[in-house]
Amino acid sequence: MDAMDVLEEDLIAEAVSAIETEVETYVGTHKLTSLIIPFLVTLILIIIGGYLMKKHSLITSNKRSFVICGLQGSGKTNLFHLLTNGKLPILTVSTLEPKSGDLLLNEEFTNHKTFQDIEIIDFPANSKLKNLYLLPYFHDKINEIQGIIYMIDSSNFDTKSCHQVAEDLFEIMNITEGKPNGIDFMIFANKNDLFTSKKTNKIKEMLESEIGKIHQLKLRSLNNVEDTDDDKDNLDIATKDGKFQFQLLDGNVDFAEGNIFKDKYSKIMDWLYEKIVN
Ligand SMILES: Nc1nc2c(ncn2[C@@H]2O[C@H](COP(=O)(O)OP(=O)(O)OP(=O)(O)O)[C@@H](O)[C@H]2O)c(=O)[nH]1
Ligand SMILES: [Mg+2]
Repeated sequence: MDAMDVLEEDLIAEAVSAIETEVETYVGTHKLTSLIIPFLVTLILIIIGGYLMKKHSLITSNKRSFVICGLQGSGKTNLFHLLTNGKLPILTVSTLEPKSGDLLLNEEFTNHKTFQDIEIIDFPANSKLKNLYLLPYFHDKINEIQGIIYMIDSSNFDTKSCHQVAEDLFEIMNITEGKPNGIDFMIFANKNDLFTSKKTNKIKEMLESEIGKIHQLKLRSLNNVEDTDDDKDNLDIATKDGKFQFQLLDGNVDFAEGNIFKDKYSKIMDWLYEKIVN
């Protein structure tokens, strides 16, 4: 080994020792930082993961809605106000677009997990607005719908309005019955404070007969033209011996009467709580 080699080795040894000292000092001063950084990264990952999981569960499952629908002037918006803020509105004008709100809960249910995220939606009844809002909603959000409150003005239920309600129900139930197990209905005969009001039994009987007729007409016209998806008749299962019966549908159909003006709508509340729990 000549003098040059010795010098070279000395220089290398010096450089290594200098690097070692530098690294030791760095690790010494950055010990805290080197521990904090992985900890912070883990924490951030946990927070982001938690947020994404929550967001995902909101998108996929939690939301449950109850739809209020029915003919114009049946009392839907008044009911909506009672269910979402506990008070009747001073004045209502005909609804022009859907309005949604959280179900106002009885004190005993306020902190109950099962009763959270329940949405009530009041839809306009006018036929053009129904095509614009209600029917697309049924098609898009069918799995979020927990039940339908169908309002009827029982004080104005003659042959003509019975036919209109029957056509409306026929159209809606055709959609809801397309879903496995259907969707449950509460058909509420409102305005029974007025002396012209009809009893639930009578309304139900008239509706079954009228829906039966509409169903038969539809069947005949279907036999004459080619069946398309839009013309599909899902109410066939509810017809026995030529008679339509609500109780044969996949979804449960409950009838009740009362009037929301005099606080007589407890049947709707009982029904809502029952549907939420089940
Ligand atoms: N007597 C009586 N009148 C009622 C009752 N419920 C609602 N009304 C009246 O019926 C009318 C229509 O009520 P709304 O709640 O606006 O009816 P709606 O179904 O929302 O009407 P649209 O939005 O036009 O489809 C209003 O004048 C209410 O005051 C009731 O239980 N008894
Ligand atoms: Mg309204």
